[in-house]
Amino acid sequence: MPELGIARERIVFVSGIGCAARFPYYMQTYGLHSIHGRAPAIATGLSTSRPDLSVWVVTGDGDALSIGGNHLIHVLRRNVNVKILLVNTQIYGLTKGQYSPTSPLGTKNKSTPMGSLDWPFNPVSIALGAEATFVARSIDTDKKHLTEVLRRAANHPGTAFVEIYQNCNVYNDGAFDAVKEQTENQIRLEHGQPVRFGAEGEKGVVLRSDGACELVDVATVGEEALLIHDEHQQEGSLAFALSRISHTPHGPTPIGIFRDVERPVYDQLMAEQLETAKAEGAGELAGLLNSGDTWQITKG
Ligand SMILES: Cc1ncc(C[n+]2csc(CCOP(=O)(O)OP(=O)(O)O)c2C)c(N)n1
Ligand code: SF4
Repeated sequence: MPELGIARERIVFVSGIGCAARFPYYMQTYGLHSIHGRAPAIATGLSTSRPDLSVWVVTGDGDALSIGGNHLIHVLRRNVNVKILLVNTQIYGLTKGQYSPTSPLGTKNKSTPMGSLDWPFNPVSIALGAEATFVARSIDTDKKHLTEVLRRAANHPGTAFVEIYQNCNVYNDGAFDAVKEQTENQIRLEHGQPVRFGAEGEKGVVLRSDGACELVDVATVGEEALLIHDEHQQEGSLAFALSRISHTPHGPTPIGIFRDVERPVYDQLMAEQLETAKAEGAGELAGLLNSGDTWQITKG
């Protein structure tokens, strides 16, 4: 955070409820440990009323995608100037290990002893579907990658959404090991570069005619056939196709910045509208209430 050049008294972390939501206590900034699932709404109010602040939301997979699912998609589509860190453990940690909306199908624990029946959400796909303007994924233990992604998120005008694969060593240990430990499974997205992965970069990604991504051997298809990553593609279809490669991260999985595009920022639009309203002068409530079709009810 100090490298961003923003004074700490100008930074606010807003969280909901959960282990992830305790994050503000560990920061030497302002913070608000708020209401379960409602951090995006509170952060929206703060960001729009205090444009001088850098407003961040810290949330978990339960907080953001169960109780807070509706708040999340609306802050994303509005493009409010907040930065959202979704700390994904694929489990409810604070309440001692129930399955969450990102737990893989069949997850067995105390809440689902016979295996969960719910198809999991893919947070990056959700954010892209809600038309977020900045969408990225990183890994808790990869300090260099995470720092770079967070720097880009901080500088993005509008909502930046970052999913962080986070190990919960108490209730879901090793959930992301297939990607974290087996680095050959990390498909590192780099703008303008062919999408390739593997220990020697011998594997790659091509875009099929049906719009889906397919994993291939580079030697078989040739480098020129590989998909070139374009994080600025307005439509977001390439980013979405990439997000579908790994529904739950048990094999090759893209990490990095999926999408980074510009769109009007909600805070600015609201400020302009308020200025216009003020320029029109003070309104008159009684006149407004009695305008249009009004009736007086009299005793029959
Ligand atoms: C209104 C309400 N409903 C349910 C709870 C119980 N509860 C507390 S935290 C939590 C889920 C947290 O999961 P997640 O966001 O993944 O956070 P983690 O603890 O894993 O970081 C739930 C259901 C609550 N505190 N308040
Ligand atoms: S290890 Fe799990 S239970 Fe412990 S603080 Fe982290 S998320 Fe919560």
